[in-house]
Amino acid sequence: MPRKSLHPSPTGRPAFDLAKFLETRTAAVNAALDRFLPSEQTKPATIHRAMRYSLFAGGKRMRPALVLAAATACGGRESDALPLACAVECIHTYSLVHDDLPAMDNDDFRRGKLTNHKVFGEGIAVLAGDALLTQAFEIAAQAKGWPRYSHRDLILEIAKASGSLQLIAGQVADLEGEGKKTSAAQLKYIHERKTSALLCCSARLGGMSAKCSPAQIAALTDFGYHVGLAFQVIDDILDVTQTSEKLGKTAGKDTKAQKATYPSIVGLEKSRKIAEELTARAFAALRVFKGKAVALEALAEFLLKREC
Ligand code: GRG
Repeated sequence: MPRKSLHPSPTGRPAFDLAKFLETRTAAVNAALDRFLPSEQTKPATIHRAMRYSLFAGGKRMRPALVLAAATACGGRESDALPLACAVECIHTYSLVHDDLPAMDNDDFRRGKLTNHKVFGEGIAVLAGDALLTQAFEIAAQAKGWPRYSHRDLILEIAKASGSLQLIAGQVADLEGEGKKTSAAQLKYIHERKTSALLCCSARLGGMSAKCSPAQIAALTDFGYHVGLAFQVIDDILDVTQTSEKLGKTAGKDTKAQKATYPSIVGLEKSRKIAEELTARAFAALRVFKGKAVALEALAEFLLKREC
């Protein structure tokens, strides 16, 4: 459950209740995911149980929240954005299931529970990740398309963010960089792809669902990119400052795996400063919305201050 946060908008508008926003939107996304996914009883039951196990394990639902908040900022309806919010959560969960496999990060805990392969075995975990990835496109195909943003545009958006030039590229660079000296520039390359690409895609999809203008999509791209980079810097900081219990996953893994992180390259204090600067850049990108992006502002602030 997110901390109670009454976000005072810098525009002087009434405070935005982010805790309430996250609570209600998480419930809406969970209900929609439950409708979109085959039930646990649907044959073959094992795969549907495995998909649902990780999907409903209690993630923060930050990417769906970004989709919905971006839609509102552009004057759209959250109901039009909801399938896209579910699609990005399926992509995100697939990446976590595969990332936790013994062949990758080899983790036992995720979202406060045993990882997928620990419960269902490696074979089913691989397939559950594959099925969640495919499920994302099936769900996105059920979103509304518009003349300005057709289904082709929506599908391309998701495919590009999660493909071999973005999400997968980041993971490849991350894997290949383990134990090697990594420069700040290389680390930024990894963060842009491994983390920022899907967060940026989430903000853009929300805008696309709302038939946003070229100026708005450019602003959402700028916002999502910087929020995404800040998100990963904070993630790196939390890995060394928080406990496994608080994070719901094994803390200190980056140091153990000799992974390059911002704290390991520039130290904790400078890392915090970088995250703040990136968040300020994200805030600046929202000026075009003239005070209508309060939920996006509150989310950016929340992501900077989060403790898990
Ligand atoms: C395609 C296998 C594969 C991996 C792609 C996304 C990814 C790369 C690996 C997953 C692990 C990781 C450190 C990703 C970076 C993004 C990140 C910090 C994910 C965790 O996101 P949260 O904190 O997780 O939003 P919850 O569980 O709250 O949804």
